[in-house]
Amino acid sequence: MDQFEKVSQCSALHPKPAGLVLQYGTSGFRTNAKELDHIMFRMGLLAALRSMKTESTIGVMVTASHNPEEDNGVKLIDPMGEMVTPEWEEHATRLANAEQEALVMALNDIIKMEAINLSQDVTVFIGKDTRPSSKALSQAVLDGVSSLGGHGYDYGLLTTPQLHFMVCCKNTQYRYGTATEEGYYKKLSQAFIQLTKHAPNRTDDQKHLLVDGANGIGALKMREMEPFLQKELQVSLHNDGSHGKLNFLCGADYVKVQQKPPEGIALNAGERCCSFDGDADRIVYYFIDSAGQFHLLDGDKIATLISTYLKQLLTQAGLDLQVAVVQTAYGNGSSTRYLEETMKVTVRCVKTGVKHLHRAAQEFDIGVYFEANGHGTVLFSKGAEERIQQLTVDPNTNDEKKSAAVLLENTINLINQTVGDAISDMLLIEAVLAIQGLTVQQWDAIYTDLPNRQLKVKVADRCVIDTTDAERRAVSPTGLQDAIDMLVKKYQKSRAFVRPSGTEDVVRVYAEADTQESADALAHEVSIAVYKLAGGVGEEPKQFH
Ligand code: NG1
Ligand code: ZN
Repeated sequence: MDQFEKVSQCSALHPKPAGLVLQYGTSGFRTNAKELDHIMFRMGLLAALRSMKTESTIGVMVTASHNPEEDNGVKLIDPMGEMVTPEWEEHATRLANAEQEALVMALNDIIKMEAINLSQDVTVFIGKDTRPSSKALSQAVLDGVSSLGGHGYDYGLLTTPQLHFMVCCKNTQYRYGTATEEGYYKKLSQAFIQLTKHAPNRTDDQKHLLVDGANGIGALKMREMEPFLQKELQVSLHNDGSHGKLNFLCGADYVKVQQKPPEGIALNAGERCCSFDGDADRIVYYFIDSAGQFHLLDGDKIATLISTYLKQLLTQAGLDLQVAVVQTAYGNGSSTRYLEETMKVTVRCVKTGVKHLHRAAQEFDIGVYFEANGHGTVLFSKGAEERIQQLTVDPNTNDEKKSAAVLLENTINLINQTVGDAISDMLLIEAVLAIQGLTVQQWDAIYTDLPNRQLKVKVADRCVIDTTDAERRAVSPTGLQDAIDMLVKKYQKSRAFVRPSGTEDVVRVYAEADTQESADALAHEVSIAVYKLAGGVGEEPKQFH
């Protein structure tokens, strides 16, 4: 058992603090970087086992997305670029929490449970974001991979969706693209340039976009991509990491939750601007109108824009493929109503977390999924892609249909179907606005968001809250849902729900209503109900100001 001796020796260099317990949450492990060295080593081990089991390349991304700079995290990427399966999330939690002397036993348990053949070759792709802690932590992942005799390939700095893309390219024998950064830039930019040919009269204003890079990896990668775009998109990059702190007063999460522009950008009225998050898998758009009012175009507005565009192209191409939109409980009520009643698209609501949205979207010919926070993409079934492709080469297709099919084909090439991708989504949105001749104001006017508010409440143990109905109702603690129902009744067009966060030690509260004052008041009242009925700690929640 030489291999395990090596694991024992190496793991001693990445010791687990006794008693520390962490969970593989909504998006992998995430906490203060100081607590993560042993987790990274062990995720290297687990990625090696997953690679043996699937006989494929596995990805490991070191990032904590929109969390503050002092945090870090890690997530595993499965062969087709998707999130790892729930069974393996459980293995991850078990391996992460095994005390030092029990590690080899925990490893052996997984090997037996999964009937893993240890002589199988192992390849693991590793990427990291720009956090100061990411370098040492990704080295710990590599140590884990090599201690099981695996081959770890370190891509260095990457956005999360770039790593998902690389893994998918490798495991599809490069049918999805070339597993290099250049391969990624070339595939996306070529598709974008093809699409913009259908909007020949774009003005300089239309080609110009302000980008808030959240002082993170997305800014670096946007700069690298720029030459490939051949001036079809001219980006003014702000919060590019040259001086500001990662995700601090900037980035997609700040803009969405605070409902205001980031620091570090002077916005002129009507100018189109977007913000990435810290690992560039989320994007939100916004602008300031001539009265100085801030308008946010979040994941719901993005899903509406894209699904409307796709539906129009399908009609033009004469293809009867079903388009569905997948949202979470955070989807604005106005967006759901518009999609169902006006657009007549199927809307599915699932639990928070991209893995749930991704799985639901796979059930449709074309599944558009977006979290309200701007994390999302579009999935095309194999059958849908084939029918579109056939139409582009069918000699009996008329010009109008063929042109729509070609647009759909280029659209597919522009989308990163493995996971939400800020850069790919940004290019898609820019192309759709150009092709449809829409300004950001016109896009915003498609429907009006219900005013809403998100708050956090600190409790002793957030697991006391259990939810059902895609997290829209709380089943425990007793009395909490009744209290929420009573509060909701006080307001017009109102809705509220609470759920334990999967990435932070807090309970999240969401409320929407006919006015901002009502949404703020409802969110505050529900926060107090959570504080009182679910074991709040510290000061009683205050109203958002
Ligand atoms: P939690 O902390 O479980 O709410 C947050 C986001 C998710 C998802 C994950 C992963 C909200 C309300 N929640 O999860 O949508 O993006 O982070 O990054 O935005
Ligand atoms: Zn992210």
